Amino acid sequence: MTFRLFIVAAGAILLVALFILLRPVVAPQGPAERSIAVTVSADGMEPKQIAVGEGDRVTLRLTVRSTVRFHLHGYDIERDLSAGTTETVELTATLTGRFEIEDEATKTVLGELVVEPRGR
Ligand SMILES: [Cu+2]
Repeated sequence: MTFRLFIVAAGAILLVALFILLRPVVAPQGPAERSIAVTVSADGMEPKQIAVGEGDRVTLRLTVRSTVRFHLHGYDIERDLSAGTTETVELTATLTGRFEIEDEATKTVLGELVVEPRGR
């Protein structure tokens, strides 16, 4: 009788532990403040891809290694960046999709901004 109870209790504890360990990681609900460090050079950005969620308020903290004419397509943000400076670009990610970031002066693709839609 006691042993049977022990087995049931152990089984219940095991199930709870598995539930906690295996539950999916749920993305945070509403939009968030995102501050992302990006290094910009003439041949590309590091990281190459910036991924955020729809509605996020995004601050890109740019370390500029080469002089480029930064152009974020879709959001149509254009900024002349000088080598050796740091700049910030702020946006609210209202448009979802993939948006090229280009050196408008040379038409080189430096990277991309990916805005994932939020469930609604
Ligand atoms: Cu462009």
